[in-house]
Amino acid sequence: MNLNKQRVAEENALALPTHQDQWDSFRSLQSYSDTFWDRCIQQLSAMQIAIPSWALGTGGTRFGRFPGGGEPRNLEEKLADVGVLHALNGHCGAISLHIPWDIPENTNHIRQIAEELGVTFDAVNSNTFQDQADQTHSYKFGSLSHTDTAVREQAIAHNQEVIDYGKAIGSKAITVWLSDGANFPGQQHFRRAFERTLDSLQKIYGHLPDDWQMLVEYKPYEPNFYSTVIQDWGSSLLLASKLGSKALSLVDLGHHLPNTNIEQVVSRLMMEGKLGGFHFNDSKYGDDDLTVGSIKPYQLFLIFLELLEGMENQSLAWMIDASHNVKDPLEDLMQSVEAILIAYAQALLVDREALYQAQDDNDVVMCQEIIQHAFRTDVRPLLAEVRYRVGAALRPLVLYRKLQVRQTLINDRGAEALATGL
Ligand code: PSV
Ligand code: MN
Repeated sequence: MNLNKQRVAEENALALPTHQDQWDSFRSLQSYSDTFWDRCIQQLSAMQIAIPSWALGTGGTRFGRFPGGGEPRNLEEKLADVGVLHALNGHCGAISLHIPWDIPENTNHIRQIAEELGVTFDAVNSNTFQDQADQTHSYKFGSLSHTDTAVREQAIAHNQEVIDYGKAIGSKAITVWLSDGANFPGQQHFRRAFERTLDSLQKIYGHLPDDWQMLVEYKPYEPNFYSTVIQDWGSSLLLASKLGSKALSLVDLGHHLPNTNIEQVVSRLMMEGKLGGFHFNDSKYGDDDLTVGSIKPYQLFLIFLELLEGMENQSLAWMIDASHNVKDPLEDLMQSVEAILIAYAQALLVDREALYQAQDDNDVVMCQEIIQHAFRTDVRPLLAEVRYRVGAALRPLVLYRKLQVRQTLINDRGAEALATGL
């Protein structure tokens, strides 16, 4: 489905008077200058969040899957879905591919489709957590950390191949997430497993083009439930530091044990110049992959507050890594993107000079007042204004439903159409 600008503009014309009132009254309640708002709008418009190619279908749990129909059946259709999102909200101008779930076979054709939709290729992801049909060695007991050299070599070759696919489509980074680890105490020699992983990653790192990055993702458990080789930001940072300047840590919000102070982790990684990217999602208990901002919006805001300490000086890979098992995936992704933009906008509203002063004065009460004043501001008129200025929809979800996008996709692709992924 191709959503044209004309249709978006027609809908915006209907919603414009209400938006204008809301935008005017929003600004009248704030004490910022027009220059501040212009800068804010420019920063927010630049925010592009990659959509993972595997999140466009209905996700499932190990107990089942309840697909809603019309899922994209190939990479071309996945790109088309990202194009719809981008036309609606103006913030989804990138896609992240997971190999081999989404192999870009005809790269020129794929690049051309993406270009027409204004979509670029974000980090490519390797997969050594599943065995593929044509694979010689199994990853049952690990991949890059495996005790057997032949298994490690196979996993290294796969990652190098993923880089080659990425080069062909114009990606600039590979994200490595390892499920390697142990299910039981005593099963794995911690140090040897780590050293083997480092050695494998060095071989993949050696295959990186000069202008590429390697993003090292960490996760404390699952599918290994006793230990993982890259279990936390400490191990990720250690690997990234040993590998070199092109290797950075990647923070997936769902990959922390309950109550971890993720904003502090972000601050530390940024301080070391080693924060490379984010996988956004939300969770109540574990790696729940729920809609961003649906459970802990305050945490998200606090993360952005830390990010503002340095994100302007480095380019970070932003991606949503969620799985939607009851919602329409496109609606869910729109909600996630909106939540990210809300947190970012609220963080931009924080009077940081006043905050630093209050911190230096140990005025604990004022510190809280300053940040919560921003957090409690309803920034949605600002975000609508940002979308309006880039030609996206004032009300993306309303327009999505009005256009009956899901029904159109079901008509085009069928009620049984299934996407690749988890
Ligand atoms: C693992 O849980 C993970 O967060 C990694 O980023 C994977 O590549 C992705 O999810 C797969 O859905
Ligand atoms: Mn992830």
